[in-house]
Amino acid sequence: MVTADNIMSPDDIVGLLRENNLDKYVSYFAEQMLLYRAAITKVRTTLETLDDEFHVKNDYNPIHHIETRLKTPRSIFGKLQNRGYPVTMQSIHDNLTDIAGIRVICNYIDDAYRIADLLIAHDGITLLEKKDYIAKPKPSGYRSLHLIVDVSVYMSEGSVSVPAEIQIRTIAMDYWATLEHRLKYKNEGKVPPDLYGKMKTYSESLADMEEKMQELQRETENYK
Ligand code: 0O2
Repeated sequence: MVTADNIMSPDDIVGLLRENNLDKYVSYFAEQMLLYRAAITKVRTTLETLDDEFHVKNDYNPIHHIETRLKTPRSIFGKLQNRGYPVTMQSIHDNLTDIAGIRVICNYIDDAYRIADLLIAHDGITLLEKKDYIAKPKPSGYRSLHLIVDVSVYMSEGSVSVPAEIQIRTIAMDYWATLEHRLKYKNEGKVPPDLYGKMKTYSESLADMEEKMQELQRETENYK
């Protein structure tokens, strides 16, 4: 079993490859992925419980839905290579914080911040970094709240800290990000400048509309 104390060093990995012991290397990779999967399960369960509690107490669900993904080996090694990091297991551990990815789609902007605050108050989830692209959107117009966290995963030999990336956004933010991603993908990463400008304007229009919807929701709450 792999724990925080016995993660293989780059030299160990090179040794294994030199011995051509691919089986051992593959099974080590599988053990690492198990930890990331466990982190996803823990965060997802925590979020679902919070949403459930909110529903029981307030007759309202702040979370619309949750998506999770484990980065594929191809994508992991591609990212290491693109960024000029060594392609070793140690390097994955040291340089990639988004192998375990959780996306939380909320109804309103207030919900996104509320969910983020509740999640990082959990004693098994430690905030490492927060990027607030809702308050300060990316130049592309991308809006989302990103948290990089350490998730404490309990294994048979003790607890292990596993990094995870949590993207929290509203339905409107997700709608925009999904379409923009597809446009980029279809154009092999190079979006024509006029399209880029339009997408940015549409992001601003969606943000305006969301503010209005949020205001309406607050008024409804007060009315109740
Ligand atoms: P994938 O396949 O979606 O996971 P880093 O933290 O170093 O990995 P960066 O860009 O500094 O990379 O982090 P950031 O800004 O927090 O972005 C991480 C993820 O947010 C990206 O993952 C995208 O999923 C999403 N994202 C960021 N900017 C945009 C954008 O302009 N449009 C859309 N549609 N999504 C965006 P990856 O690693 O790019 O890939």
